[in-house]
Amino acid sequence: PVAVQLSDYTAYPFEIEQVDLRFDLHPDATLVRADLKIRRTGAADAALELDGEALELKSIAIDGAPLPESAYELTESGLTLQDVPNAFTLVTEVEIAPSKNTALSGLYMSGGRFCTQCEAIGFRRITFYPDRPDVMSRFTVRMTADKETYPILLSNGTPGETGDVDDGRHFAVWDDPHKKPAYLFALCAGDYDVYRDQFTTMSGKVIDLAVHVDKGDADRAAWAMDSLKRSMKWDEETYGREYDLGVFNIVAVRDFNFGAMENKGLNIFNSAYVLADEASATDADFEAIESIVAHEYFHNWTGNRITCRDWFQLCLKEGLTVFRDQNFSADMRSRPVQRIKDVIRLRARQFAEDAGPLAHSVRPETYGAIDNLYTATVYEKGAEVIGMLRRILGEETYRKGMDLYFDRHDGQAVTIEDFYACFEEVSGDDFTQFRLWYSQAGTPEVSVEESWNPETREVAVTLKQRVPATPGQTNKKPMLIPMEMALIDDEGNMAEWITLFEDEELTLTFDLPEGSERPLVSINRDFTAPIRLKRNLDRETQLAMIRLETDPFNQWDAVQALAKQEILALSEGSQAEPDDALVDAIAAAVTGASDDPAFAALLARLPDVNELFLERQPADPVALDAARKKLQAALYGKLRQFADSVLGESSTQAYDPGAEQAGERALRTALIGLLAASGADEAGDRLLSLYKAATNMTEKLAALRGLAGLDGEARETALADFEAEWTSNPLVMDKWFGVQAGTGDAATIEKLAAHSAFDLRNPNRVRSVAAAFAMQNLAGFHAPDGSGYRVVEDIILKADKVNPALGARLLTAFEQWRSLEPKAKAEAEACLRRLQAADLSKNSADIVSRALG
Ligand code: B3K
Ligand code: ZN
Repeated sequence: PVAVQLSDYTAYPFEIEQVDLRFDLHPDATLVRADLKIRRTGAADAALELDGEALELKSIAIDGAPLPESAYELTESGLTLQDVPNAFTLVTEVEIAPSKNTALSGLYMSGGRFCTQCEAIGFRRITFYPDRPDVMSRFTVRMTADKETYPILLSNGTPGETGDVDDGRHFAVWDDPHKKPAYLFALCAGDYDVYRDQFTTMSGKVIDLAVHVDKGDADRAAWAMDSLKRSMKWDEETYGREYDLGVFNIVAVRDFNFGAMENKGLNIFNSAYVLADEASATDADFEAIESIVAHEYFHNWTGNRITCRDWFQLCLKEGLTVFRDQNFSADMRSRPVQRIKDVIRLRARQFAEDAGPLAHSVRPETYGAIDNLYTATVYEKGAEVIGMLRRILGEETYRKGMDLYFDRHDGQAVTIEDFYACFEEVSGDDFTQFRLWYSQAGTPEVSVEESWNPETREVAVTLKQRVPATPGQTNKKPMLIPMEMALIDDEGNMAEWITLFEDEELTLTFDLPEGSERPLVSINRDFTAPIRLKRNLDRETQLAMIRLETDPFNQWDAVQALAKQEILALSEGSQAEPDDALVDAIAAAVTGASDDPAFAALLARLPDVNELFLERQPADPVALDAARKKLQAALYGKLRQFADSVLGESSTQAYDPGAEQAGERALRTALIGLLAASGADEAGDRLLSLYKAATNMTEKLAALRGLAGLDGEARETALADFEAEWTSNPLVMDKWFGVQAGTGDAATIEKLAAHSAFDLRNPNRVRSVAAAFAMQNLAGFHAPDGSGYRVVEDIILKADKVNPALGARLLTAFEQWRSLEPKAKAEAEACLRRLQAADLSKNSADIVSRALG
């Protein structure tokens, strides 16, 4: 496949002034008529090129005159017309088959209803069109469908005329007054239950809000609606952004390739990120719904009103919008807890990506398959870069720059350079070096050396930075790394500042007043920059840091650093048992934080195997997993009484998904996790009774997960009970599959994949087995005999045939293969070679060839 290059960008030589779409909806054969009002803006001899894929052309005419076949060239990927007039109307009619669309891109059926997914390049599977984000146009849509089966007809913008036509069919017209790129087009048709509400904007406009769900699910849409209203308010208060249409619709669909989609005025969601109640959803689900509803809503300004010139600029909308949703969540909950969770995710997913063969910069300069560019680097690292920008500028100047961006570029498709020009203008700063964050891949490593002279009371801190080589980038320049720092003594902060570290090396010195003791140096507080800090601190200083750090992130990270070292030592056999003093210190940190249970829960959570992969290579996931469990068991030993008392109290309050109660449940579930790893004789029985007593899904699932990792009767009892209770709720059944895949081995996966409820056409279900295993159960997936790879390979080969985006996403689990211990590494490579020889989709072939690259 030919790679697309950023440097090849050229503007489209025509403007599409108006798009009128007519859909005659039938599952097997939908007729789509597109009237495009076109005007030439480029070279007089430029041909009109339209993208089109899997479309059956029925008719084509210019200004009412049908075109002979000689007037156009039709290929697998589109339609080219030479010699078109300077201004004209093109009318095409095509037939498509939504019921056969299992790729879930374009117009497809889910649960017997019509829905669409067009980002990035799905619109070309609906009609012939310049399917690129810099072509923005006004759309109207008219849909006709069977009235009984599809009583609700939705599209972007504002609803217009409706009525009945022949044969029990009806129609609806929608008009979107805002210019948009085709990837934001959406259409939904079906029979839904609707949860309605209203929001009054800051200028007093009343917006009709509606969440459309499967029949019988309306009550479970309340939290999504509540999250939407809070998001609308937050964007007004924080960024001064008001909603711009009279209606805002959300539709939940069961078969969806990712979380959700920000289509203008009609967001389409994976039902997993809409539906929640106490009995069926965990606190993590409630949190994810809150943040994804916010994310998609925030795209209305950062993505829709201002979009990307080309897909290389994806982080322009995604990194920025993730940054916005993270801050929304921080404001809704606890800022330090949110920051820690964001960093856990960043380290586990993005640092791994940055360190492997799929590494790419936040704004890549080339791609093979656009679907594969929706990565942790573009999203999560993209968000970190905006966070650094804001810290450098300060809140106020950042907001001024954002205001200028909204003002200057509203209605346009722009680049990262356009975005930064706004901040350069309001601040007078030059962001040239800072923008290396967009072009240089790899996680910068900053090593720290410290000295203390007791005579002169001088502290010296020397920082050195290095950006590791990544595919296609061997020589890197020093980055501009902002880091918040402090000097700390046992009274608290002696000094706080922000360092802008821009050279390869920097030494900071401080002369402390007479009588001062050696201070602790606190670096990269609140994880200011997404870097890996290399610091050789002795045990005593590390323990002091846990006690004295005034930055909650760094305090938590000090515990993490110690736990990581301990797990590594245990896994390598250089130490047989966990060090008692260290386990004591962790336990003391946990109990000491019990007035902030959400924070205590994070302290009790030891680093996952995927966070340890980067620490020492080659990595041995089986040994790391065993070592981690050993440390968990030791920690449980210290916390036994505390755990008994915390788990012994049952809450009498009515359930509330908000931060306060969720924090208490987080601590309980963390302790349930430790109990499960403890190896204690009574663990099975205790977990089973916790399972039975749990009144909410958060604690029920924690107990079930614990049981799933044990052998014996209690495990079988709980799994059978859970399945019987929830067999008709697909989202909960995904959890049932997920806990087993997350704790089992290849044989477990084989059994799950043979279960009658396993369904290759449903991405959530496939992920609940294959991704839960390959991405969260690394000891199982990377089994040295290759059994984990073979069972996942089997699923991927089948899934890829049905849905290439899904197949490719699962394949990214192999990205760390080069860092593995020799046995697993050889098996992983053999598996990738078999996959390379198989008949894979273009998306999957792109991942495999880069992974082997
Ligand atoms: N913009 C969509 C992602 C589309 C993925 C296409 N392969 C959801 C989001 O980031 O909000
Ligand atoms: Zn997004």
